[in-house]
Amino acid sequence: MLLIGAAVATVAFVVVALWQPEALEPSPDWEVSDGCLGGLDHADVGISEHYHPNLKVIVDGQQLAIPENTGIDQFGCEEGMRWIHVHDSTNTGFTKLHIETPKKYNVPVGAFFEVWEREGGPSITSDKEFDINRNGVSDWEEYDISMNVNGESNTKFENYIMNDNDQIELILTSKS
Ligand SMILES: [Ca+2]
Repeated sequence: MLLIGAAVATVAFVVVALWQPEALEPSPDWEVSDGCLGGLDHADVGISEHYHPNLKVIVDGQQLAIPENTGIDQFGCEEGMRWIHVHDSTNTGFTKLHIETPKKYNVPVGAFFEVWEREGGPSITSDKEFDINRNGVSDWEEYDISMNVNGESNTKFENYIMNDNDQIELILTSKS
């Protein structure tokens, strides 16, 4: 009976997955970009989740460095740290993102771009679109965009939910 039950459950899972794959996908918790740790010291903020994806951004063949202390002591989170922030910068490798949240969230890549202020903006209809050059125009209109996660092509882009130790490479190439 257990085997039959397991088989039925497996078939049901496959059927749902084939018909409605998005039903099984966790949805991004976009509100995390507003989260602010009330302090500059990791010890005093009572964090339950703390993990580190890595991000590299290439624009027209050149690496765009993510500045050190992005998301730290910024407007709206003075004397604190955004739930997604950067300590150290690099010009050559992946930049380590620090995600520190009071409980488990599905943190999308785009939420970091909001913290970095390179997403959305007043003239972009959806504020969930990259704006790497901060000109208020969605980068989807200006660039061909591809993304690799741990060496594999990924098409979730802004909505990709980051995991510990991910190596996320975002490549933007100006449309000719
Ligand atoms: Ca843009």
